[in-house]
Amino acid sequence: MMRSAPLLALLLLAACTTAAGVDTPDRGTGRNDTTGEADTSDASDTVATADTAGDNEPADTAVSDTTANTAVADTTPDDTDTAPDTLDADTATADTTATDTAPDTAPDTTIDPACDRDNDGFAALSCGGDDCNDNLARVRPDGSEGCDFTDNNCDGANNEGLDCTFYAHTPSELYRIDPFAGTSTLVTSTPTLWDFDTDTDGTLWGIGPDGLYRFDSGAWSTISGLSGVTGSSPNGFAIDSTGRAYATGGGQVYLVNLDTGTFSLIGNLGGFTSSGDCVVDKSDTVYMSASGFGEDDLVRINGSTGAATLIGSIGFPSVYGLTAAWGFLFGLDASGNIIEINPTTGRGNIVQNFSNRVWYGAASSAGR
Ligand SMILES: [Ca+2]
Ligand SMILES: [Ca+2]
Ligand SMILES: [Ca+2]
Ligand SMILES: [Ca+2]
Repeated sequence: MMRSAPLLALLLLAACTTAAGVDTPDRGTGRNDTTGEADTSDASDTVATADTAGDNEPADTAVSDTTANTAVADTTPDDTDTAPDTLDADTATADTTATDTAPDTAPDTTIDPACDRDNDGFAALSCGGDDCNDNLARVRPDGSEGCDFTDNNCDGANNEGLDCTFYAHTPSELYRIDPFAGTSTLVTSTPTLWDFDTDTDGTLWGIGPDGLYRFDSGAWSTISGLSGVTGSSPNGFAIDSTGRAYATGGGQVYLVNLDTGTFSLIGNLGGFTSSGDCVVDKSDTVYMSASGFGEDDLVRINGSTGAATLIGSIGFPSVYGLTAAWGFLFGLDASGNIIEINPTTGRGNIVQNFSNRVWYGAASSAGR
């Protein structure tokens, strides 16, 4: 039997619609696609095909969305979020920001900023990392060990392999002191000295009531008397990076010629009195401990005029020795204390104590 013309046209139109791939709802409500073409709106496929629009329905279970879900958790962790969401834990790719509430099972390739506060590329111990100080960028597993109070390379030991000692003396004995470890080694005895310091080649020079001394090859030799001293016998002595030697005594500061042993007056200290030592730091600034009321003061001396300026109270009396060592300023007192002094405020802090030791003088380290 022949079909009618209108029925034939309707069947042809249905065939053309299917071939064009528009599936919403192209074959009637409740009928699923079987060929897996892409949705252009929000209907569910039974065959997995990526959505082209970032919808929030947990529809595709095997293929990632091409647009990140921003409001609803993925049911399967995907690795294609451009902005990580807070609800899924990526298992294969690191998040770019630290917003996971569930931890990644694979290590992140970048460290969460909260775990690397000093931004040195190593995570804090509290985050499972190996940065033993996450507040100091110079302290890190690949850091360089230096003479200080810190394990700079996080290997569990401090100042390993380094000689972090300077010379210090009592009324009769010469020691090497490690201010960080709190250890001392007796070197030899001394003549009567008020103070000493090392010159640019490491030689130790001292001054006492009888004059200038030199310590060489394990023995002390007398260089001269106190020629040129006009007032009190100097009790402070320091040599700067150019070999210029200073001595302080009473209210005066002198230049000392190490070749001839003669002292020449630079000037008066402007009312300050030398307590027992002067010192020159890495930048050739001259400091002195001055006798105060009960506690000594730290003062700065103008090396050309001798004029002294108060910095502040050290907080301890009888600071007879000063040393500039590895960037620190240490004071040594008559009670056996090693005191770290803040050169900006003058304030001191006890870092070590050698009981029953009376420190008279200290010499700066080669590196200062
Ligand atoms: Ca760090
Ligand atoms: Ca660090
Ligand atoms: Ca170390
Ligand atoms: Ca160290």
